[in-house]
Amino acid sequence: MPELVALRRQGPIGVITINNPPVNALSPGVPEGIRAALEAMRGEEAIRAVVLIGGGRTFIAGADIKEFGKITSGEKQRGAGLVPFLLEIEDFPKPVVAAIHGAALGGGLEVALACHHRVAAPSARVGQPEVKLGIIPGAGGTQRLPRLAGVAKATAMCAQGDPIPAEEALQFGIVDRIMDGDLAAGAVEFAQEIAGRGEPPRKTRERGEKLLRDPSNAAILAAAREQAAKKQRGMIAPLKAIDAIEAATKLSFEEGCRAEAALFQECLFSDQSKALIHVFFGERAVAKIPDIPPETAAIAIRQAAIVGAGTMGAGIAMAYANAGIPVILKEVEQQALDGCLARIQKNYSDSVNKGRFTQQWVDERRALIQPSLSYDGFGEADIVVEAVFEGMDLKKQVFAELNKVCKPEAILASNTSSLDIDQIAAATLRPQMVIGHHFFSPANVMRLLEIVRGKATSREVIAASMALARRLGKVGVLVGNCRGFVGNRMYHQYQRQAQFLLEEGARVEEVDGALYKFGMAMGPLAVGDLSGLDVSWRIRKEYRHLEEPGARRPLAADRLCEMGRFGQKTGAGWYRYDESRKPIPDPEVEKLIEQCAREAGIERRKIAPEEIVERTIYGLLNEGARILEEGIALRPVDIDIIFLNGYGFPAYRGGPMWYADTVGLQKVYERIRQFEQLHGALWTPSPLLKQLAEQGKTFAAAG
Ligand code: T1G
Repeated sequence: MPELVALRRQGPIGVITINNPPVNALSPGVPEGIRAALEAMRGEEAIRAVVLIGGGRTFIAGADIKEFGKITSGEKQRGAGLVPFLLEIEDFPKPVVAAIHGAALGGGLEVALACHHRVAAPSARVGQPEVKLGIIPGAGGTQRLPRLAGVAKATAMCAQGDPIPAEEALQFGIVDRIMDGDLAAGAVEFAQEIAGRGEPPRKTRERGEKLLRDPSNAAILAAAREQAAKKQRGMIAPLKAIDAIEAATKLSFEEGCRAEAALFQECLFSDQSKALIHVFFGERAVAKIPDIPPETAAIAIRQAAIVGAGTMGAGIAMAYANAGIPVILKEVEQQALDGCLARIQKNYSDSVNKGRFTQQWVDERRALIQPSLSYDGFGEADIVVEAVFEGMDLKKQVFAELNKVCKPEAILASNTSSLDIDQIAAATLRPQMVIGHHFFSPANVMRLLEIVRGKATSREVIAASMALARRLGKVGVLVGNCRGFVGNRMYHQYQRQAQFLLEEGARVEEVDGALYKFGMAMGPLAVGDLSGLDVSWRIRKEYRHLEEPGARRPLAADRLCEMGRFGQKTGAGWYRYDESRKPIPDPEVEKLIEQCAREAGIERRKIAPEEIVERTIYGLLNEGARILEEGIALRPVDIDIIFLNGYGFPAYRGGPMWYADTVGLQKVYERIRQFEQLHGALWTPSPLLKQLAEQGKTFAAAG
């Protein structure tokens, strides 16, 4: 194992290299190694300046996030943290130059800011993403960054957490020079140039000119708070980051660092941070499939094809094209195909108008989508995604055709959101090549790809699907085959409870309001209207024969559909919609619900928001526990990642299973038992939940 930190001398320049793969995190031993290397050169006359560079693919990607859990669990003291170490770099008597490639993130950028100069490779990115972990920069980033980049830029970077490219960092004075070619060589040359000037090292903390103590700072900070409240609704850390920047504009550097440290500590021990760190590692954990070793041969995907150019087909085609994969898009009728191409064109133009993509980028991507009315070219496709109407007979017909026209090694994927993958696979002679690729609408935007493993699906097809998800910029989560898979199966319970609550007395906007306040991106009824009430109506009718005779079911949704109220697409559903698609509560719907309640013999009552949240979210996670028992989800974290990336569950609550652990399984279990007594067998607690609650355990520990 090479040393974590290596020192070599190149003429008058000392080069310190960090070797802590995979991302050179500031794990224990790294700051100590850098400190020791600096000390070794402090009195060495021959050394005139120092270069600090990352070994491997990146500069420092931040503090070691794995260490945070040890601190918040009390296993380890936080100690003085990184602040004193960075002051030592800043106070080093010889110029220290940070040479940045890959990413300088969090504590990594803070180390670079404490250096006297920064140079970067053109492809480098720098940022303070701590808020995405529910914390704020804790090593002086909120104090040094505004001194270099100005209050507005530093506030945006620390409050939003998005990295910026090297060119922009140069523009804002965060880096001093972009180095084409060999970064290490360029940095050594730059360090010699600096040493040659014979000036004392310039300390970032002493560069207050951009702080300005300017009255416009107040306006900048106020606007940032407003934006954070809107765009990062419910999150604490972005507002704390802005407080820390404000401290920089008002206090001395030392006082500002103390204010930052207190805010950091407050965030670090918050439930939100624990949840977001769970999500960070969770998004990486779901990529690991226990029975599929990382070296499993992955099928190369160079050409794709899609059957069905509806809303989903269009989004999936764009997802492939955006990843640079040529894709054939087949439809049966020219008119439908033209309609789809027009939607794709509008989608791309909107993105250009919003400055998200350049026209050239869009033209190149658009050219990768080849419309077709036949299976011509399907023989060359490495993967085919079926995205036709959600009916078993039609899907089986399509797969029987694909079985004839596709090459034997082609992956045959279905975008079904609930139908049995094994039944679909049985329509082919190659069930081992069949898999579910359940995209979420809009498929070119939503990050989740629910990958459904059939009984016969081969390891190679699964490995290729997981790799493809990353290539499409998606989070791929592998699940087992059952009705509604993981996401929709759980969401069905959540939706059903929402509709029961209406009949029991809650108003449409009260149910949605309670879940929106809880942090859901949108309330369940508004989601129904957005995705189309007719979609779930068709599925309910398809499965009605499987329902328990006499089991209670909510009535209003079917009635709305019988009235042709399918939601936004018909201008009315649970809400009425004006031209701007603003949802307006509709007294007609309230009357209809009262009628349904009377038919069901239900006496309506006032229902508190807390009960609305408990009924819907506990319904969801109780089903989640059953799914874990059945092995349909590999780990509780897989369920969490599915709901964060596919169903608008708030990331700062960590996902439904993590949230249950935060509330405490004992409390959740007791409440579900109460619901069982009040509302019957629908609420029978899952045996796993009962067992863990009685043992005082958590889903995370059981995972
Ligand atoms: N600490 C510990 N492990 C880390 C890590 C980190 N900072 N960053 C990545 N890893 C692990 C990750 O779990 C995975 O492990 C492997 O490295 C590869 O990562 C004081 C308090 C750098 C852009 O938030 O955004 O500094 O799964 O799969 O896609 O103010 O990793 O292989 O076992 O993501 O190429 C702030 C977090 C910390 C950056 C590379 N820093 N990292 O992406 O690889 S807080 C961050 C990333 C802080 C200071 C504060 C990305 C990446 P495994 P990967 P990638």
